[in-house]
Amino acid sequence: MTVRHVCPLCEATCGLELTLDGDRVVSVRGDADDVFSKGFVCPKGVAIGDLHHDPARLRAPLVRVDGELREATWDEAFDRIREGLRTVIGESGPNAVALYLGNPNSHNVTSTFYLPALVRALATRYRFSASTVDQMPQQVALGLMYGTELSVPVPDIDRTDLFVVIGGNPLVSNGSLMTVPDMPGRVRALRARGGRMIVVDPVRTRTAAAADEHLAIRPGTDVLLLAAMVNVLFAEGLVTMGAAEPWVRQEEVFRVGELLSAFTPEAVSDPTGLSASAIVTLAREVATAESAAVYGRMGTSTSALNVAGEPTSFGTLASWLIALLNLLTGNLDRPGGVMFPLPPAGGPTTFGEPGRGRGVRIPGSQRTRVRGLPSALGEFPVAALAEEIDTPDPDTGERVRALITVAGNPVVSTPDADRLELALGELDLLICLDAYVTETSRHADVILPAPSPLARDHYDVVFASLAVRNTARWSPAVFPLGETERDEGETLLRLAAIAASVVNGVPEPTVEQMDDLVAFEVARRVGDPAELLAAVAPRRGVPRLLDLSLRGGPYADLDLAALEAAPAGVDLGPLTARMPEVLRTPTGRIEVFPEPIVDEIARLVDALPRVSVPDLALVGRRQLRTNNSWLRTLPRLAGGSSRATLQVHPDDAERAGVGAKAVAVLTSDSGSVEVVVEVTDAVRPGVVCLPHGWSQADAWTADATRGPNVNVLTPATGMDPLSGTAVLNAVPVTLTAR
Ligand SMILES: Nc1nc2c(c(=O)[nH]1)N[C@H]1C(S)=C(S)[C@@H](COP(=O)(O)OP(=O)(O)OC[C@H]3O[C@@H](n4cnc5c(=O)[nH]c(N)nc54)[C@H](O)[C@@H]3O)O[C@H]1N2
Ligand SMILES: Nc1nc2c(c(=O)[nH]1)N[C@H]1C(S)=C(S)[C@@H](COP(=O)(O)OP(=O)(O)OC[C@H]3O[C@@H](n4cnc5c(=O)[nH]c(N)nc54)[C@H](O)[C@@H]3O)O[C@H]1N2
Ligand code: SF4
Ligand SMILES: [Mo]
Repeated sequence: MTVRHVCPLCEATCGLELTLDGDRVVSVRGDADDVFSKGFVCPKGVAIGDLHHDPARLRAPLVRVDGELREATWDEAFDRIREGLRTVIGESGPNAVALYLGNPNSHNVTSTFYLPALVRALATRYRFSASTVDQMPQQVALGLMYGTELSVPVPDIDRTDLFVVIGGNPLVSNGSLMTVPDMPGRVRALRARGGRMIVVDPVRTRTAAAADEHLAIRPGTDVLLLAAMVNVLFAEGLVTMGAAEPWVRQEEVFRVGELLSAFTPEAVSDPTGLSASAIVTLAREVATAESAAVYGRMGTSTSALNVAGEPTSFGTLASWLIALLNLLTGNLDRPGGVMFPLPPAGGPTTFGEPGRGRGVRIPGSQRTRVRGLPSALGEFPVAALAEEIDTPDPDTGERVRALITVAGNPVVSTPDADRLELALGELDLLICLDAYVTETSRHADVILPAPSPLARDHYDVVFASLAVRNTARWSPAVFPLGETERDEGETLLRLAAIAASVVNGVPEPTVEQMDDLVAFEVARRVGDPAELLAAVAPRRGVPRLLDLSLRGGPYADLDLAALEAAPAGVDLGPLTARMPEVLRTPTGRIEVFPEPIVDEIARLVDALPRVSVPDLALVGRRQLRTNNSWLRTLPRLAGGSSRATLQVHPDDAERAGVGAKAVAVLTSDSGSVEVVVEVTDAVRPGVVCLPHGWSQADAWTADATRGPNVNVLTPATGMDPLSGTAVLNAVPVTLTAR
């Protein structure tokens, strides 16, 4: 028997076709009929059966007894959690509990709908997520300009004439903040129709190698390159606003030109390592192409400019400059440029009054206790998590005493990892909702198991706001839950009910009551709740919430029944122009030059004469057969091409006296790890490259899947001031033979 299911393992959202034999997955391939992915699949998707059958995947709760994690019943686990939260919140209040939300939540429709209930019930200001080691600068920059945290114009890759990739490797990552199944095929098609791809990356990645042109920039200096490119647009009279013109204030545009005047191609040539003429040419190409899409990713949001020897992030400024390049060249909201998707189940850009909204406020209203760091879009920088645990207030003793992680592994994925791991030992309570015993969850008091992705319904609520084509696909669960497993929605609602009861001193609501409450909220957001709720009866759980969202969404006649009748998905066509209804700014205009950006430009002007070039700068890489910190242990993914080697340029290897396969020591201001050297000229001189997601812990890793934890080396300082996002790339390091 074969069944279809959309892969929830990365942002590409490929349709899978699974061949089953009873309760076993026999084989997996790309679903050729899928309206979006048309048969594309990668090694991780093919391994989804391994994930489902993985004996190491948790099937029952684990509770710590006499120092050991032991299997327990759900009631025992929830009793322990109830008791722990009562103590911590009773003695120290809700802000003594922190929450960390990891990456897989955005791929999980259950979390999308039910996590907000837990967040609200906990009522803590200590909210952290993987966003501040990832895309938050882009969300902040675009949110300020267009009004919401998901106002992301994505490259119209299927129609563009020029695709400029800055600090992204979509042929390996399969795209991010750009949901694009079959990136390799789409790049081939781009070139076949005479389009071009230019990649700016210190490493000759797979994407760079496939490009028409590769500019091997010095890490961290993109913000200078981008400022110079915008400068060229003004200097050469290349600014044209196109369709966006009526929604832009000319005086703001003029002011941008003035404030960036210091960043001439000549002034940034030295630090970026690119010739002034290459910078001018790139800017002209973007401005004069029939259509162009400039796209930045991890290398622009999590990289650091080294200023007087200190790595310092300008992530939001760089992200704003990328948005500006698209806007000022007339490429916003036009085919082949960057466009706003129209998500079928709705999203921040479809909710509320069209064309106007509350906008986003940066900095946020909260401050961390220890360093006084501001919140952004409702959360704190995760680089500040460890200190909020391990540094009690000298007078009051106040600190974070309990941590709840949902689908996250911060010990491997966040900066200054050694300190965080030690800090976890100082918690009074650690609760992890995870599929595995990990480097993080092995310290837990309670681990609540997340079920297999094949045992849950799937629909991409979040990624529909980022997709290069509008589609809608519904994947019902392939398998039932195992005997001791529970639906993650139920688990989240139970946690929310416990939190609500402990925080407010009220009786604990039932999961059914919580579910009804969530359904009412979802219905109220998009229409008349009574009418909508009646229409979707008797559905409950995720199907009810999704049906409500689709019915209240932007496509007439699209409901869950329509998706159920179309197992390969419903194609809603290429992206279409959405200006101005997509805007949610208070003015109803594009905020070309948001106030917080002014200070950031001043900071960059100030930094320019003090930019330093580290002898050796560390950058990261993603690998086809790993997914952040997990999946690399599955039989089909372990081994092969994914090895956690340190890539070193031959000149730097010689200088350090290390040869190929040598074990060497890599040291930064934050820590030191042992690495295995791979000598290659794929990295530019002065740059070394190590993947993230690996660790030496024996938590869940067989020997072959161990490697250095790169985040032992990344700093918990130098974060992007506006978004709180950490520095993960362009970290100064030294390499020595062991
Ligand atoms: N140095 C460096 N560090 C980085 C990066 C980098 O490029 N360089 N990248 C950063 C980025 S972009 C990201 S997104 C973060 C990721 O950071 P995290 O989200 O903290 O880490 P993941 O490795 O994605 O961990 C996901 C965890 O969720 C569990 N899990 C999987 N599916 C489910 C599920 O359905 N439910 C539940 N409850 N749990 C589940 C897995 O077992 C795993 O333990 O790492 C960041 N860290
Ligand atoms: N196979 C696989 N796919 C994944 C993941 C995975 O772990 N494995 N993770 C997923 C997640 S959570 C995310 S967020 C996405 C990320 O998707 P991408 O951002 O496309 O992936 P990265 O490999 O981090 O690409 C960042 C690139 O930036 C370059 N770089 C580093 N520093 C700089 C710099 O200062 N300037 C410039 N110009 N470039 C720089 C790096 O060399 C690298 O090629 O991938 C997703 N897809
Ligand atoms: S590219 Fe991403 S969505 Fe597609 S099969 Fe691979 S992991 Fe799954
Ligand atoms: Mo990510």
